[in-house]
Amino acid sequence: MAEPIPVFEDLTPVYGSEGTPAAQERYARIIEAFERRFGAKPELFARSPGRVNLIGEHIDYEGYGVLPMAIRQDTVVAIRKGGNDLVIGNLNKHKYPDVTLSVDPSKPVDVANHSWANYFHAAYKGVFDYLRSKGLAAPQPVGLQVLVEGQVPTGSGLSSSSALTCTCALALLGVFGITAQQADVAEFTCTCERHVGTESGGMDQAISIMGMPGLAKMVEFNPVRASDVSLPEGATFVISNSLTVSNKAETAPLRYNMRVVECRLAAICLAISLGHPKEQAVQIKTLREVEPIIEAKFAGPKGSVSNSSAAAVEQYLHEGPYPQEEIESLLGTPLATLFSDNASAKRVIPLAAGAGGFKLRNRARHVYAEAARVLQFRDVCNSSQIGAEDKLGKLGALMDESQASCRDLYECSCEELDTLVGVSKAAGALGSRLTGAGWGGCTVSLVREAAAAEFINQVKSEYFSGCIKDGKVSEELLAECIFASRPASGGAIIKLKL
Ligand code: ADP
Ligand code: NG1
Ligand code: MG
Repeated sequence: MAEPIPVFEDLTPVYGSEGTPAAQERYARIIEAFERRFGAKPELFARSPGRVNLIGEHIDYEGYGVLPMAIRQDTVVAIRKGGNDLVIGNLNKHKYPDVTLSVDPSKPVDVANHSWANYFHAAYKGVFDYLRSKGLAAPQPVGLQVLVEGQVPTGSGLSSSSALTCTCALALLGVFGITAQQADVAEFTCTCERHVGTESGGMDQAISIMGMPGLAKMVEFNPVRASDVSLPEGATFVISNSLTVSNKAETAPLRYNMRVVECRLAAICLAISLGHPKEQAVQIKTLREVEPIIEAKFAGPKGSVSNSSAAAVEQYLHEGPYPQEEIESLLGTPLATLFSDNASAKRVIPLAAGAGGFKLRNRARHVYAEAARVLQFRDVCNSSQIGAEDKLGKLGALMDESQASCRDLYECSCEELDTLVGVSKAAGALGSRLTGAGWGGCTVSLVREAAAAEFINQVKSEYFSGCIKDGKVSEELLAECIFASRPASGGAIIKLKL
């Protein structure tokens, strides 16, 4: 069902009556800083939250559904028309200094020089591209004054980048007076975040825009849509920050984008090995697109897609890395030609040699199995047949399997995440796994509600006391490193009467 971006005139619909007093103080601080910086009050605000992904890692860009929920921590943008340029400031101006950009939306985002304001720039271009794609009139570019304040921990797998991209897009829609549907905004913010340099799959933007209080969401793609998933009773999801920062845009060529490329190559090689014509196979973008080809060859009972896929991967993709030359001879096409329309993917090619080649088999094994786990997780959550206790056991086991697969097959965990997962399991988590892209950032653990306080204390003493000693975090900031999280609401435009 089409849902427009909500526009609110006060903070309660977003933050609830409990959270509103603190939100009022926060917005008052933003207004004051805005006036100090730009000499006038903002015209309006936008906000969009971070997210925690409960299961379904690194499969959104392969076309498969994922299961995240929006979190309470969000990013707020205050905006007004004024001046001749786009001036973007941040309340945390020491870390994120002011940036001035041209109002010309055709100017490219400077990917080579990563700046925090690239996310605003990406959103700005995204709004104009979206209007053009819909055949809608674009606004006359005018100077804008923008101030950002974010509470989503950055580089932690809770998607501060998409919270920032989405809230900037909403603020721009608001200030230009454009009404838009949630699904359209989820779609174009995914595309536009790619201007920053990661080959983003769409999960983060979709849940940041479509999140709902009290509900996790099954997010599916092409076209993007979100359906409700009820969370199990008697348990809670605890987020813990490994305190190893993982900045995706800066590390994209060797990590995130490398995986996107490996999956595409796995899909094409698999299709060719299954007898699909080469000239058609090189058009394939995702492992999901190979499913019908697998099904045609491995016709099994309906619903056994993941088994057939696993069998096909086992049979047709070999263990160990594929050198570039091996793939090129299989495809009959140079990789530079295959990725000629995608600069981010092209940058990955020379780096693969340093990593010994492309690991097609393990990446594909992860993707197909993880996609099946998401469906099982959703079905267990929504089942009225499975008892509460049984549900927790099944969900925990799926989360543990996901973590093992991310660690061993997808190689997107890291030592600190593995330690934190181990500590969390020992402290009683029913399941525990990295969340988001990985290589650092946060874990999410399923914990019995009644045991959550004790769980948090134990993880604090087993994991975080060491971090305090190493100077990675202070005692005062510990509460921000480990906390239970409930599903929160998605993005909104906020027009306060000032
Ligand atoms: P994640 O999305 O997991 O937090 P990313 O590496 O994708 O990690 O994005 C983190 C980057 O997003 C930061 O390094 C910064 O450039 C930008 N960012 C996110 N939130 C803010 C904010 N509130 N203010 C400035 N920059 C931000
Ligand atoms: P984070 O950790 O927020 O950068 C990234 C991608 C998602 C998804 C996950 C892995 C972006 C904006 N986000 O999340 O699309 O692929 O990794 O599941 O690129
Ligand atoms: Mg991100």
